[in-house]
Amino acid sequence: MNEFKKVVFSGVQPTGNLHLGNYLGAIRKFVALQEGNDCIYCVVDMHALTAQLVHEDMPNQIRSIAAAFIASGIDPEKHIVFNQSAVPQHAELAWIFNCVARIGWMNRMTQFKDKAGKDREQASLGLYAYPSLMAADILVYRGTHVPVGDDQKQHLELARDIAMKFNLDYAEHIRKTDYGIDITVGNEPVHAYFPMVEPLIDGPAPRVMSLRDGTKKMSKSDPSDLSRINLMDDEEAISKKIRKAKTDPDGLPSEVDGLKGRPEADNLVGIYAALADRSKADVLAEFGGQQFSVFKPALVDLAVNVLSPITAEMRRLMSDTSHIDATLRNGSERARARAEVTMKQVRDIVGFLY
Ligand code: AQP
Repeated sequence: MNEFKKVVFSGVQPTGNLHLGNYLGAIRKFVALQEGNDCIYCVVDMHALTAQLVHEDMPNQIRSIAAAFIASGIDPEKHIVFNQSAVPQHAELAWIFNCVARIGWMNRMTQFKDKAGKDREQASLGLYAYPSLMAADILVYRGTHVPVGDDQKQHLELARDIAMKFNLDYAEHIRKTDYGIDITVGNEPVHAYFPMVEPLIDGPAPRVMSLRDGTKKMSKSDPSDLSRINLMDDEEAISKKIRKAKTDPDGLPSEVDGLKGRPEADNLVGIYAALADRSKADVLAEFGGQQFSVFKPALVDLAVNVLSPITAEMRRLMSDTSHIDATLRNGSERARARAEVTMKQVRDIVGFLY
C-alpha cells in the first residue's frame, strides 16, 4: 500500500532501432497510461553509454526515441518527454543510491551477467551500476508506477530495495523534516521519503521473442536484423521478416495449451494477439488448424496496419527535427524543476550543505 501521489515514469535507451518488443512491451503501455495520470517519459541517454561508450549519431538516436513516443500517441504537453542527461539530478541521486545499494544486490542482476558476457572484467562500471541509475531516474520524481517489459522486473525490485534502505537508514533524518509519508510495506508501517515502486509488467506482450529464435528476447542489439521488426521498417521489410520468421512444421493449435513447447508459434500468436488487442485463445479460435502459410500473411497485414501510421509519423517528425528539439528542451526544463524539488529535500535529509 502506498499513499504517495501516483506518478508514472519510464524510459527507453537510444541504443538503436526501436522494435516491436519495445513498442508492445513498453511504449503502447505508456500511451494507455496517459489518461488520468501524471506521466514522465524519458529517453535514457546516459544508460546508452553503459554497454557502448561511443555512439555513431547520438543526437538523432535520442530524437528518434522521442519521435517514437510522440508518433505512438504520447502527448508531450500534458505529460513530460525529455532526455535524461539534460536533468543532472538523475546522476546526483544515482551517486547517493550507489552508496545505499549493496554490492551483493548488484551481483545478482541477471541483465548485467547477460550483457557483460564472459569477460566481466572488461565491462564498464556504468553497466554494473545501471540499476542504481535506473532507480534514481524513477525516484527523483518520486515515481510510483513503472510500465516496462518483463526483462526489467529484477531492476525494479532493486529500486524498491534501494528506496526501502534509504527510508530506513535515514529514518531519523526524514522524521526531522516534513518530507516523509506514512506508508505500509507488507504489514509494517514505514515513514518513507521514497515510495515503493510498482512495476506495470502485465499486458498482452510482456516479452516479445526474436523472430529467429523463440527462446531469445527480441532485442535491438541482436546482430540479425531479421530477428526483429523495427518501428522504422517499411511494409516490404515487415513482410519479409514475418515470412522468414522461424516456425515448426505443424499447423496452429485450436487451444492455447497446444502452444506449449512451441516457442516460435507461441511468439507469433502472442504478437498477433497483442497487435489486435485480442487474447491468444481468441486468435486460435480463428486460426486453429490453419498452416503458417495462412497465418503469416494475416499477421503481415495486421502489423503493417498498426505500425505504418506510426512509422510515417516518425519519419515526418524526423524530417525536420526542430519540433522534436523544442519538445525535448521544454520537457527537460519541466523535468529539471521537478527533480530539483526532490534533490533539495534529499540533500537536506542526507545532511549536505549548499
Ligand atoms: N522483447 C521485448 N519484449 C517486451 N518488452 C521489451 N522491452 C525491450 N525488449 C522487449 C522493453 O522496452 C523498454 C525499453 O527497453 P530499453 O531500450 O531501455 O532496453 P532493453 O530492455 O535492453 O531493450 P532491448 O531492445 O533489448 O535493447 P538492447 O538490445 O540494447 O538490450 C523496456 O521497458 C523493456 O522492458
